[in-house]
Amino acid sequence: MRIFRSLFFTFLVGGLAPLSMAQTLGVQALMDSGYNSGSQPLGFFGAASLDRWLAETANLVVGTQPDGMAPFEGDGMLQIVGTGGAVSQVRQRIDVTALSDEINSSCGIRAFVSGRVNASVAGTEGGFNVIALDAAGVLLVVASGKMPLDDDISTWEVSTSSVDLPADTAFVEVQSLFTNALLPTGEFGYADDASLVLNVAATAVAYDGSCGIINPDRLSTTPVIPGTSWNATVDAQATRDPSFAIVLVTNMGEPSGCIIVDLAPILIGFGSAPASELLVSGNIIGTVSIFGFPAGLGTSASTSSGIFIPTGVPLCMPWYAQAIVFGDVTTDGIVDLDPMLTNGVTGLVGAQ
Ligand SMILES: [Ca+2]
Ligand SMILES: [Ca+2]
Ligand SMILES: [Ca+2]
Repeated sequence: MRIFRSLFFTFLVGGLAPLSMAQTLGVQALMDSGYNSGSQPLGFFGAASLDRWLAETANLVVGTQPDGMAPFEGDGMLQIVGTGGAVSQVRQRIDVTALSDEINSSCGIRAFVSGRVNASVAGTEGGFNVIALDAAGVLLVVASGKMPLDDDISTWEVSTSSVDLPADTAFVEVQSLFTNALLPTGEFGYADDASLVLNVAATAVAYDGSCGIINPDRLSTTPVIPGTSWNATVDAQATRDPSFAIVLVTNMGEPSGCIIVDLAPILIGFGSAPASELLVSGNIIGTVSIFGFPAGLGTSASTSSGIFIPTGVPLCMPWYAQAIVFGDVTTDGIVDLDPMLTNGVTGLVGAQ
């Protein structure tokens, strides 16, 4: 039986000021996100209006429809009318210039979009896209959440999309759209429960060094999000026996130059282990121990128990993690501990 135990994880973050945040971050930003009764009427698709739904061929409908479709939430939903054209879409654009400082910072802002879509026609594609535009309305980037739908009206499929807003993004637009070639004339697609949230995105990306060595024990982690749990996972190299690992979390990445070391004499005072490269530097801001992981089979990963990240950890703070993995590497014929360093994982602390 595997026993996973985390010793401690303490962020020491003195000297790192929190990014100042406008109030609109982390809040659902669309008007009429539920398309319920009392919503604004749908506007003309080509209008320049902000903060309202603009439609090509669609209706706001209340209650269960003659085709049996019922709203996902509240009493209303968006009914998109098939026209036989390329796509049928409904869009809403919001002004995000109040967030220009944050959008143009090195940390940046991500737009997270989600919503529910449904149809009664087999093979229909529908979903929610998100688009970033500059002050002149020129499209900078688009992310598609369009997906194949089933023909079961009792299931509302979840569509999600997100984009990291490029510098100089002034508007964000959410589109709910259906592929009309798959939504024939006279048929309907439906959307409900839309959401647009702008926030600092937490990231976690694995990396290797620049010195030509790929450390064979592998580390992956979840992103660091204050107020939630963080997990580190070690996947040991195939010839390593069961043992334990220590994950180091620091505030800097690969040291300048190449520090390629045999950790056995350094850490346990005798013997030798295959060389591996140090990929973190600076100050250690946390450590996490993972006990009792299985023999490395290339597929047998072991994960730390959830480490709670305090709510006070500043958003956008960079972090770097690298584990030291113990346990005998059997290929040298000597039964001993062969401590080696894993790959690194780096990211920015984010709100979601
Ligand atoms: Ca609704
Ligand atoms: Ca469905
Ligand atoms: Ca050995």
